[in-house]
Amino acid sequence: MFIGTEKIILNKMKSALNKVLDKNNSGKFICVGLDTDIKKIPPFLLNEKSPALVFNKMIIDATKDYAAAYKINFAFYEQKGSRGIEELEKTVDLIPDDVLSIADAKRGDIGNTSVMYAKSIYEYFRFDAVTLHPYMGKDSLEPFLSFTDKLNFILALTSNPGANDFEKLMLSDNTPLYQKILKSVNEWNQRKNCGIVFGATKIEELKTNINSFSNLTVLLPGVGAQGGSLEEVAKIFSENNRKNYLVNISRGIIYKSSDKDFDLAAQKELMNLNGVVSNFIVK
Ligand code: OMP
Repeated sequence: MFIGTEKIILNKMKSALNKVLDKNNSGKFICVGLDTDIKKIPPFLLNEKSPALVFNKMIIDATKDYAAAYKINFAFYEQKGSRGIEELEKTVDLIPDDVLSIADAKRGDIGNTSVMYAKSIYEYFRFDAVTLHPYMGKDSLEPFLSFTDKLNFILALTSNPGANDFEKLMLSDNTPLYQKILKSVNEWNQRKNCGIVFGATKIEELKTNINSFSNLTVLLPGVGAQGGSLEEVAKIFSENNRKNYLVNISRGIIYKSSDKDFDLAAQKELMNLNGVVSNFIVK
């Protein structure tokens, strides 16, 4: 039995992977995407000094007991300059310690630059996880991989139509590039701190490849606004006896309503989504 402060310290010390597994084991698989766009938030918030921050706080307060993770997409904050960065920073602090925080920043650069990016994401902003692109190879990701208690989600097959441009290109051994990435990420996972991003819109590829990334936590964006189906994703993971995954939904949760009770509408939607997944959960 733990008293309050001991519980908080234990949650702070928990590895990112354990945070995901604990949520998955309690039936939570949905990652709430905080893609906060001033043009889409309820108009009554626009009188606030920092409308996006008030919006995020209300969404987090209403959803934190039902969410498996939160993903903050940097683009929505960076486009506002220093004000946006301040909102981003304050939003990370609002995420409870036992819920995974993902920096959706899609980093990856030459080694010494990547060191600085990793310091920014993991030491300054104190995120639990990040999205990375593998295009520049292992040395570009190593500074992130050296943080052993974090989770590095590496793009494998993305949800957008442009996934065909490069990710599905056939290599000389007749396998698509994204399968080569899956193989490499498995090899890079020696410290158990890698995951992959796999588009929820790519159901056929998910079916045929799921057994090639059994030990990697999977982040699946693309449900809702991009046309992916939560049922289909949850069914495939269930049929393969798998639990280690997160389905990201941004617009489909946070903009469910633009009325005063938009936070409760987001909460209700998240509970509905949890209900959908619960029909497929592996016991
Ligand atoms: P919604 O379509 O509104 O649910 O948002 C999807 C979120 O996931 C956005 O923040 C995207 O940038 C992100 N995303 C994709 O949509 N597709 C991908 O293949 C990868 C990502 C990502 O890395 O999170």
